[in-house]
Amino acid sequence: MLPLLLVSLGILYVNRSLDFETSPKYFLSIECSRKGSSSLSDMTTIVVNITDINEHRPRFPKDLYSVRVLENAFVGDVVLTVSATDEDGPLNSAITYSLVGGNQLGHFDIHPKKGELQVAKALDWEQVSHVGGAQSELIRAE
Ligand SMILES: [Ca+2]
Ligand SMILES: [Ca+2]
Repeated sequence: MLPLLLVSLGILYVNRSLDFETSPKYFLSIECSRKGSSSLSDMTTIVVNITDINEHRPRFPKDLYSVRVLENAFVGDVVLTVSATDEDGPLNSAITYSLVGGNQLGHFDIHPKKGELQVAKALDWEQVSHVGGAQSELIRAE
């Protein structure tokens, strides 16, 4: 059932909640007729464009990614590519990735659009092992 309703005064009301992600556009056929005389009538079409609002946040498919990198990896090597999804329409689903934790030594960098985690500085297992043996990065999608 359509969430839009036309009443006899010719006023179009929202009858049920709208959802851009399900139905971004409606083509409504409207007829006007004189009571008791169906031959005297006319038709028109109303196109209703629903505007998307940003109500979904981007989400990573996993809470944790694990990857092994050799310490002789080159600067610029892509270690991992992450990809988040956002259920909103194109205007409200652009995703930006950023490193927000765990990168104290500046060894990694993330491409803000592609989600590619890259080696930004020569890795040194002995140096990193002093701070716990492994480095974990916190990546945010927004
Ligand atoms: Ca969104
Ligand atoms: Ca939306």
